[in-house]
Amino acid sequence: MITPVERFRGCLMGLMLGDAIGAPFEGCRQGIEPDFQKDLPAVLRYTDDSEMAIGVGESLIASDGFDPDDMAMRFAENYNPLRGYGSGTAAIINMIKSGMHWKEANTKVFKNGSFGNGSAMRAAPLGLFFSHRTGQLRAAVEEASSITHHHVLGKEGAVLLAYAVSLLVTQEVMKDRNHMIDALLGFTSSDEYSAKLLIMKELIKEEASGEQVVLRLGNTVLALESVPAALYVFLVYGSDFKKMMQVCISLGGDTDTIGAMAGALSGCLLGEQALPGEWIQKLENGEKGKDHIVEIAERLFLMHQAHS
Ligand code: F2R
Ligand code: MG
Ligand code: MG
Repeated sequence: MITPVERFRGCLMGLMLGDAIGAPFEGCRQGIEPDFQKDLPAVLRYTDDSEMAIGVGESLIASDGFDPDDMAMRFAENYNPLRGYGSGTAAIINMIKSGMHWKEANTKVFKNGSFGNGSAMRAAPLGLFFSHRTGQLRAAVEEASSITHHHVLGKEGAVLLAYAVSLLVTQEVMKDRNHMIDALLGFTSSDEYSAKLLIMKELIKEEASGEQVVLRLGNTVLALESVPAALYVFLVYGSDFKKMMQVCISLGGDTDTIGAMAGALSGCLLGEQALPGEWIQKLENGEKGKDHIVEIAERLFLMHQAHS
């Protein structure tokens, strides 16, 4: 029996682990088969995916709920350019740091805002926090995305990722893989994401090759590619975290981010206890490392209970 707090801890630890395990392979071609016995560095370092998810979690805790101005400020405060940010997000954060309001900055790089995956990769804490209040989830996640990713496709990627997390906390959606896809289809009004969700059903039925998955869903930094790819990998392999990460890397492309999103979902499904201990041991633990993200998960759980 996995307790709800175990799911919260597993979700955010899974995100950080998936990010850190996938990071060395970001940008690689499809088809690489990592050997985790020798391909893992001595210390697993996380990237922008986890740094931004930490900002989301810290803000929800400090504000006792969702406050977009506070969240934007946390992104700016936590920003470490060495963590490998997307160029648009880095530019927006720098504008916020220099005093511009996020509502002005978010359309300065791309006219209609970014449709990169940078808001989906950090959306899991919102899915946890709003898991018993899905009526409020969409509006909050859209606005949280909008701080850096104002484009409708950027927002919808974040909403679907957060909603998938909320389903794992509240419902038995994993009895049948199509069940979760149907729930996501019912939640989205985006034709683009609906088309990808329907392709996911076909790929599952066909037991498709990695090559086909990349061809039909995509593996790039665009939310419309990597969010469906992460959902697919999770649905097919998410009950075995190590195997799932092997598949994330073998898809190539945006491996840290597909890993972070699939990792959050798998960690939520399995709970922290089921995540590979030897990987957790190697995960960095500085000022805002693995202990910090677990603390965020625990505090979000307590707040979530108080609000439900
Ligand atoms: N940035 C990286 N990886 C490269 C550097 C890693 C290297 N190891 C290092 O340490 O230096 N990874 C991270 O970036 C991705 C998230 O990106 P985000 O936050 O979405 O950024 P951005 O710039 O908003 O969007 C990404 C690209 O998508 C295209 N794009 C987005 N919106 C667009 C629009 N409206 N019109 C046209 N193009 C648009 C652009 O090419 C953007 O640069 C994650 O992978 C994270 O891990
Ligand atoms: Mg990254
Ligand atoms: Mg990435």
